[in-house]
Amino acid sequence: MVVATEIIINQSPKEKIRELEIPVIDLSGQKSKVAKLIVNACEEYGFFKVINHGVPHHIIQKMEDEGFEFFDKPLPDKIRAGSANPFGYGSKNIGLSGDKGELEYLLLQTNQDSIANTSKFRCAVSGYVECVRDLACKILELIAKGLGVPPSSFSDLLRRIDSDSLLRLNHYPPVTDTSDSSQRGSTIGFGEHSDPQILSLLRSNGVGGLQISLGNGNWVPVGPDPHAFCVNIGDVLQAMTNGRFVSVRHRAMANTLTDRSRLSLVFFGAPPPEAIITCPPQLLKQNKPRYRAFTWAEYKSHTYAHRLGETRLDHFKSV
Ligand code: GA4
Repeated sequence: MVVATEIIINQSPKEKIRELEIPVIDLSGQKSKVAKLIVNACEEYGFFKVINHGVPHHIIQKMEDEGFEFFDKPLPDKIRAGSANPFGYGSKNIGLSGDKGELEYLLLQTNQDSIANTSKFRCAVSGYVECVRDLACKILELIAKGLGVPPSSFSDLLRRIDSDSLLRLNHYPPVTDTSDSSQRGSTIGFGEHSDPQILSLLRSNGVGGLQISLGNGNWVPVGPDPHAFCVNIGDVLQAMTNGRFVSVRHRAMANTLTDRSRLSLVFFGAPPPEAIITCPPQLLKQNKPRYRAFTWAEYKSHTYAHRLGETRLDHFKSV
């Protein structure tokens, strides 16, 4: 569970909102130590940052430049990338059940040719996806080591050719906040939710917005860090660890506090559609499975049939 000390929550505008210091883990450290740190971070926060992650700067820069170039295009050009159904270009609508947001985005499947236009863009996407997928697999292998389960227990699902992983580019242009001064900065950009997949890797361009739920109605901002990837546990990994790791709810605030656009790149590492999600026996020990076995295809269709903020894993609890 997320524990945060020294947080000022119901702050008046003059008070400084402290940022949640989620663990920052240096991946260049000794493997078994890093594995332990990651498992601790997953158990206590569900979120952590990684540095010395090995994704080359030029690959990130190229993806970010292409992202900005795409969102700078006139609307008809962006719409030509395919309207989000759910993949493609979307603006202010999220998913298929009527959720709204203060952003525009491009949602891409990583196991197909990119929907988006130019080959320059495609080249940036495939270079970026290859690196972040490797990073996600490396983190999942460290998690497996820390938990004492076979090394590929989680990462194999992402390495499979038919893995259903996604790349999302979220663009939050600066918006004018017309609310009174006590409410300023409280407009939501992308509403509260947990990520359905295994693991998410987020990178943003130095403009803040991400907030993590403390589970009691309170939220804490996570500082932007262009040198790190912010990693969080998804619902599938919560199920595969029998609830030992929690897929923590988070949201993004609308970009009302700066005049720079926020661009976040999020890789969602997912299993193949037919993969059966169960907890490895080594993690169950004497405990009963909290969730029934389900396929990713089943989980995904439940996800898309419901609203963004729904606690969808509840539906898969074992009876
Ligand atoms: C939340 C995490 C990812 O951004 C996402 C989102 C998806 C979408 O935008 O198409 C969903 C949302 C996310 C969960 C509930 C459903 C599906 C919008 C929505 C209302 C791509 C994902 O996999 O699930």
